[in-house]
Amino acid sequence: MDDIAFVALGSNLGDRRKHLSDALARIGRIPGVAIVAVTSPEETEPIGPVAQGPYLNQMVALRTSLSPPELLATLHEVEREGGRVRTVRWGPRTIDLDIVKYAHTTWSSAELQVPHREIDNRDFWQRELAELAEVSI
Ligand code: A4P
Ligand code: MG
Repeated sequence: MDDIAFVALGSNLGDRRKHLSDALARIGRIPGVAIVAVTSPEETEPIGPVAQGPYLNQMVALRTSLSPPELLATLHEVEREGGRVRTVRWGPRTIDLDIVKYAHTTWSSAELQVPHREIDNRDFWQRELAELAEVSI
């Protein structure tokens, strides 16, 4: 059954706007995924223990037949295509894709928690979810 997934995009290295738009284009081509709505990109101060430059963050609402682990696997491919190299946890990145939540599905395993464990701690995610709620539900 289809559900709506909310995916956060973040970039704080290089041409951040292009990393976001390239990732959106790739997400739109994933089989079993259709883009429903996208927020405008927003600049945010870096969160976490690592000193790094400001982020450009954005969120997309997807209609999808993929389960959370299936979606995460395809998002990791998009990250790889976007030149993401995993170095420091919470560190700088060309593109980071996180599943923030599904409208009607939860998931809890060692590798994946949906809703994302930081959902209540990120003001910009809350703002973006509110923006998307108006158009997608
Ligand atoms: N994982 C578990 N749950 C999820 C989920 N709901 N969505 C696991 C995506 N991944 C999830 O992630 C590590 C592992 O988390 C994944 O392989 C998956 O199995 P990662 O992307 O490899 O590492 P990471 O991104 O460095 O760590 P993490 O814990 O995902 O951190 P976040 O939450 O992505 O934070 N400041 C601002 N202003 N804006 C940001 O976007 N992002 C981060 C990274 C730090 N500071 C930021 C921002
Ligand atoms: Mg991440």
